[in-house]
Amino acid sequence: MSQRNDKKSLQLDSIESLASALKQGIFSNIVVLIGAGISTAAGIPDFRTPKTGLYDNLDKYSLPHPTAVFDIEFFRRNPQPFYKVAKELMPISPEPTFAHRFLSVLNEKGMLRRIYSQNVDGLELAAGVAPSRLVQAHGSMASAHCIDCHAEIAIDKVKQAIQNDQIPVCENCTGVVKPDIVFFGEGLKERFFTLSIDDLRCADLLLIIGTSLVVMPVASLPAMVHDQVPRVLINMEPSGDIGTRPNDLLLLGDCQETIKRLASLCGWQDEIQRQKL
Ligand code: CNA
Repeated sequence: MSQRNDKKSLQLDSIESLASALKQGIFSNIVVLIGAGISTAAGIPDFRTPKTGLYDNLDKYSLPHPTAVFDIEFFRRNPQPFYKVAKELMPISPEPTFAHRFLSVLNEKGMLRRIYSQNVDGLELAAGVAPSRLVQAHGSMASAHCIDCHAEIAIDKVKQAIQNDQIPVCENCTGVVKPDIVFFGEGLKERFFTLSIDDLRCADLLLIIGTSLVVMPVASLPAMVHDQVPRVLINMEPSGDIGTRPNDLLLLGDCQETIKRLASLCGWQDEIQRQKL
């Protein structure tokens, strides 16, 4: 049996067996899928956690439905709710969490094939993950364009307007400015589609962290890995169909605590702590 087949039939049934496999360097093509839950410890609320999630705190905007705040057609008519919410999504200077730094260490160790992030906060890059290893599937708040003339607008001006409770407008044409995040009703960047098929086909481990796995097409990625490849969900609650395959492992609870425990079992805490300096 080839080494690749050995990896494919690897059974992970606990955090200890996952740590042992990571420590032994068994994986060289780890694909990671992350969502808003990895960044809540940085002070950025997620969407769907009851009470604290953004969707439970939108009553004041009289929206037709919570997702309207990120709907491109609604935004064209009324950008104000988005900009109120953006203030929460864009704290002044959020720090990468322990879990982000753990991913950066996987990158340094040459184990990481790709991170598919649904987040727009850029904390993966802030943690030191190489841009080539990251697909920001839903774009990023690091740049912005006018929705009418498409001119790029300096992001610092946009951030300043957001902090001052203003709606940034284009200096060329007075059109509304939108950070380069993907709204409902918009397509994902080509990079997502060109990389994801090969990445998921070649993955030897899929780590899924802090996501409800409801937003398509990202939510379809876990089904694309080979049947025998371990899929590990590190999340507060079950999500997607993780748990339905024999090689699935659910590590439920706070993802920062789970990843701290994982790092400790791997003996990598010092490396991760050093990254903070
Ligand atoms: P979601 O639908 O809000 O789900 C978040 C998931 O994370 C839920 O299953 C929670 O139970 C779980 N969770 C929350 N906190 C923790 C924690 N500390 N430990 C473990 N699990 C936790 O968010 P998704 O990412 O699944 O949905 C995709 C949306 C969210 C994307 O379009 C993003 O752009 C959008 N979003 C991004 C950010 C950000 O960039 N930080 C913030 C809020 C929303």
